[in-house]
Parts: sequence; structure tokens; C-alpha cells
Amino acid sequence: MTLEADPGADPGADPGADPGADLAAASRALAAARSVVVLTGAGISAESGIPTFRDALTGLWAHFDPQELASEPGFRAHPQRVWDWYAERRERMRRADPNAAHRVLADFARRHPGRLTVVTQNVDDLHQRAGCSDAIRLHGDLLADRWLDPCPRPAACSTSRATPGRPPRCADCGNLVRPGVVWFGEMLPLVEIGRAEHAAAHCEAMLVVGTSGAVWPAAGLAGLARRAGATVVIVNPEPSEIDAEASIRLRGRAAELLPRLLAPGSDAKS
Ligand code: BJW
Repeated sequence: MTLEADPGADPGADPGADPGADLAAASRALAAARSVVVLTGAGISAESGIPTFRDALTGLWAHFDPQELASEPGFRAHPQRVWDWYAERRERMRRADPNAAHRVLADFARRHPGRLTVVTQNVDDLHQRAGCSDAIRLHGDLLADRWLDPCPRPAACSTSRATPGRPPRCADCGNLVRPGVVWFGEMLPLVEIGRAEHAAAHCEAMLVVGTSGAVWPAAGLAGLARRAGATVVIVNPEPSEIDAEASIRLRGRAAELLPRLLAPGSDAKS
């Protein structure tokens, strides 16, 4: 394991001299907190074999701009290309299983009812399949389908009866089926972002796992928690764009570090 812990709020600071001590400090902060928010990004699912969002833009997709694939204008311009990208990701997700990081979060929630709020940017269902059925999903659900344009007959028209295709379409009006995710330029679901902001503003510790912190408003939740006085711990093998919000930065992989932070036997067991 490469583990560098970096205390303090200065992202340019040298890594802590004693990563083990910072892991212990993070574990103690989580143990002491009466309310903990965990904000997850694609990195938590990397060890389940799901490429991170920006990794998913490598290989075949390397020459496409994220805005071209994950946006409504991109879908309207190239519906087959964007549908195929999502179809490939859906297949990979169906084959994936939750890893130790998803499982230890679900286990922590079971052992500490009412103390943990999981907020995820991920469109996979690995938190849910691990047992965190109430994880707040900010960016939607990769497996859900919905109509691209508002359907004039929502009671009668279901995407499940769309004419198969890439993408499927309505046999009556030609409306296209699109994935039920939040694309760039689209509003996040109001209930979910409202619940996430409330939880961030009222938690005593926030654990930020596997996100580049590049995408807003999700990235702003760490600053919201810090300004409200929470201890913010970031777990990521690489620097992120929100490192300045962290009290403690742990450089390492989620499936390795989260069990050490949260499993029974860690300081966070109490
Ligand atoms: C590991 C690891 C391991 C690897 N263990 N870690 C303020 C300022 C500037 C711009 C904006 C702003 N507010 C809003 C915007 C615009 C825009 C935005 O943020 N743009 C930025 C690019 C600058 N935001 C929006 O448009 C949002 N809507 C909105 O704001 O509505 C209001 C509005 C509307 C109209 C006009 C104006 C305002 C919507 C954002 C929707 C994001 N949707 C996506 C796609 C979902 C569907 C799909 O998956 O295809 O969500 S984008 C993509 O990024 C996806 C992710 O959820 C999201 C975050 O990515 P994440 O999770 O951080 O993944 P990566 O790949 O970036 O990082 C992975 C990390 O893991 C890395 O750091 C690795 O090191 C790490 N890692 N292995 C731990 N083993």
C-alpha cells in the first residue's frame, strides 16, 4: 500500500511524516463523530472493476470530450454513440460486485443506526447491493431508462415498451430512450441535493472517498462540511481538486483504507 497522510488544510503541504498516525487520527475523528457523512465518487468502485468516470473516457472513448458523451446536446447530436457508451458501462456494472469499501460502509451503517449518511455521485448500484439502500444518489441511476423529451402520454407510455434500438424509441412519436443519469448542465434531483447539503452542514465528520472533486455541486459538499466545523478526511491515491478542504488526506485505495478506518476493531467501532 502507498499511504501518505497529509494533515492540515494546505494542499501544498508535505505529506505527513507519520501516515500511520494520521490514519489513527482519522479513525478517532470518525469514532468521535455523532454524525458522519461519506461522500463517494467513482474511485470507490474502481476495485470492483468499474472504470472511474475519467478512466471510462480512455480507450475507445479517449477522443471524446465528457461534455460530448455525458450531456443532452451530445446525446441529441450522436444518440447511437452515446447509447453504446452507456450500454457498455451497464454491462460492466452488472458483472461487478461490491468491494470491501462498499461492504464496510454498509456494515458501519447497520452497527450505528442513524449515524451515517452515504452520499454518492456514482451511477452504479454497488452501495445499494452492499446493503446501503438509503444512499443518496446525486447523479441518478445508470440502469434506469427515461424518455429524452417529456412524454405527452406518461400514463400510457412506458420506456419498457419502446421499440428496441440504439437507442430504443417510442413507436408512436419517435421519442428516444435515454439513461436516467444527471448529465452536465442538468439540475441534480432537488430532494437528493437538499438532503445531501443538510447532512453535510450538520455532520461532525465527513469522509470523502474516490472523487476527483471536479464536478459541482457535489464537490462543494466537502467545503460545506468544513465550514460547518466538521473534520474532513479525504481518501484517494491521487490529489483531488478539493484537497484544500481536508483536515486529513490519506493517500491510498478505498478498499484497503476504509476497512482500516471503519471496521469493528478500528477506533470507529464505538
Ligand atoms: C480512487 C481509486 C481507489 C481511483 N480508491 N480512489 C461551479 C463551478 C464550475 C462549474 C460548475 C459549477 N457548478 C456547476 C457547474 C457545471 C457542471 C460542472 O461541475 N462542471 C465541471 C466539469 C467544472 N455541473 C453540472 O452541470 C451539474 N449540474 C448543475 O450544476 O446544474 C445546475 C446548473 C444547470 C445549468 C447551468 C448551470 C447550473 C451536473 C453534474 C452532473 C455530473 N454528471 C456526471 C455524469 C453522470 C452520468 C455518467 O456516469 O455518465 O457524473 S459527470 C461525472 O463526474 C459523473 C461523476 O459522478 C462525476 C464525478 O466524477 P468522480 O466520481 O469524481 O470520478 P472521477 O473519474 O473524476 O475521479 C475518480 C477519482 O477516484 C480520482 O480522483 C482517482 O484518483 C480516484 N481513485 N482509484 C480511491 N481504488
